[in-house]
Amino acid sequence: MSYPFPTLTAEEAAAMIQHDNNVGFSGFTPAGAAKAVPTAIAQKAKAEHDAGREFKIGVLSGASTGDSLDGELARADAVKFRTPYQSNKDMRASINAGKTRFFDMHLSQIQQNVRYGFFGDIDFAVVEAADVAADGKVLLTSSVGAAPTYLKVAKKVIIELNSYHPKQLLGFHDIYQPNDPPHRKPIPISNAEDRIGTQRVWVDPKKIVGVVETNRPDEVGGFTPTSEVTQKIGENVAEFLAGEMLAGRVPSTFLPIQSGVGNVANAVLGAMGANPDIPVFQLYTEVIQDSVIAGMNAGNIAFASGASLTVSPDVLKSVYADIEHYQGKLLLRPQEISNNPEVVRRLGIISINTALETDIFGNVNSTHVLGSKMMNGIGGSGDFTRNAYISIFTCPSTAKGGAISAITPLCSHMDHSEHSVQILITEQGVADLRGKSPAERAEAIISNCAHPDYKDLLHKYYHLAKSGHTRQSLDSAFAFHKAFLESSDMRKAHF
Ligand code: 0RQ
Repeated sequence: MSYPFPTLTAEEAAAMIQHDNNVGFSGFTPAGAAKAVPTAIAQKAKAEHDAGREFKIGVLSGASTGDSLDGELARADAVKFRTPYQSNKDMRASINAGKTRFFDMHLSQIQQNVRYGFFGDIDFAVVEAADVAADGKVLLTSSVGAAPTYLKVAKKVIIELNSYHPKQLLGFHDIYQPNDPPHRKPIPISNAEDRIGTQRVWVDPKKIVGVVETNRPDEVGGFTPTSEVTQKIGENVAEFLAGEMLAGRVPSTFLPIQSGVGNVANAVLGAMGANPDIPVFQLYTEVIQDSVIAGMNAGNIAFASGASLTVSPDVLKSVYADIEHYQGKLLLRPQEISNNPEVVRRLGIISINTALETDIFGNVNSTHVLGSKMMNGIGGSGDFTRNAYISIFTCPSTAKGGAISAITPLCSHMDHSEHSVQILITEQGVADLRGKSPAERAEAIISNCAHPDYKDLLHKYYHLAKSGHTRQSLDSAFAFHKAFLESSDMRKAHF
């Protein structure tokens, strides 16, 4: 033991956390997420419930986390509110059942909103670390996320010291915390690789009430292998971007890429790396996924800045086995910097995110299935889309074996409006919406992106309304969604 703080079991740490406390956990995706303490809190919650007492806490994190945090706490019915993002099936069920209040937020905003006091006091920070020193310097692990803010504002701090993560991670983090208005200064990043902060986070050592020692890998699931559809989407993105470069709209040195999470995003980065017309590029993104490491190893990606290193267990092992090689190539930042609108606009980022559904005018729904059921959350997609040099949305043209069209007359929920969405890409093709009126956008999206099974229906819908800048038929705008609810097939839509 080389730290002067009490060593605790996870159960001893959980015993300190009381009903109604707000807890800020480390973790941006399962990378760097607290693991042992949240599971012990869930056990405590079950025991309290069995004894007839209430026990629910407010759960704040960077983004989604692993099953031992979101899954365990949701299954124990121990979460009064959750913010800013989640992707766990049991947490999703708890939110959609109305048991957990969920505040779905732009990820760049959580840190400042916590500092501004919008969620009330933060009673505890539970933060995973690779090292902690007597003077309160904390070396974070595979993510930064919002951990520096939770360490700063929490009344008490519990460190999960996870020896799975090597101390050679020193140098992989860049911790910068902006002042709050009216004292905020410009964020001095003008290149993706600029460093502006410290390597470790400082926390007042008097606040550290204990250290829980663990040795556990991150709970990152693998990706579904690239399918014909996701491969084609990836190729369409790569060809579109190569064309932008040839047309002189993207410089020959290229621009930094932001790429979302999930199967589609993973396939897109793979296809970009494989395209010989796309030069070696950098990422200024939030989640560094497997395909980034593969692209780096293949020499297609020079550098990646993000809020987390969210790679599958084997890939993380390979990075840690050769950690000096990645020093200077991977940089982890707080999410208010990785996703910062000021920086995104300055760097000229090309954003690539995934839609659940879009409409024929270019509005995008990233979060709600059939307008009501929360999927994951908006994540960082809005931070980047609204401020990008070129904003791209991708998705397969259909879901659920063709019974759902991703292109609908009107989105059943809207996260990104037609004013922010510039390019839409499916496996069918590319709709370039820049400089187009609603009529021209509808034509491009239906002709280029919709699945052939739905083109006639979408054209028919568009011609129902006889006039208007955006021709919308309010009687039939949700005919696709109604058809799915009635007969499990949007192809049966009628107007
Ligand atoms: O479900 O596997 O049960 O069939 O949605 O769809 O095609 O595997 O796509 O893994 O890339 O996820 C938008 C959810 C896409 C994700 C979303 C069903 C489909 C499947 C997943 P099944 P795919 P992906 C960075 C930026 C919002 C946040 C964001 C996401 C499942 O990318 O959460 O971009 N994005 N953040 O069948 C009903 C539809 C559907 C549908 C797909 N229209 N209706 N179900 N599905 N379209 C991340 C962070 O900020 C941390």
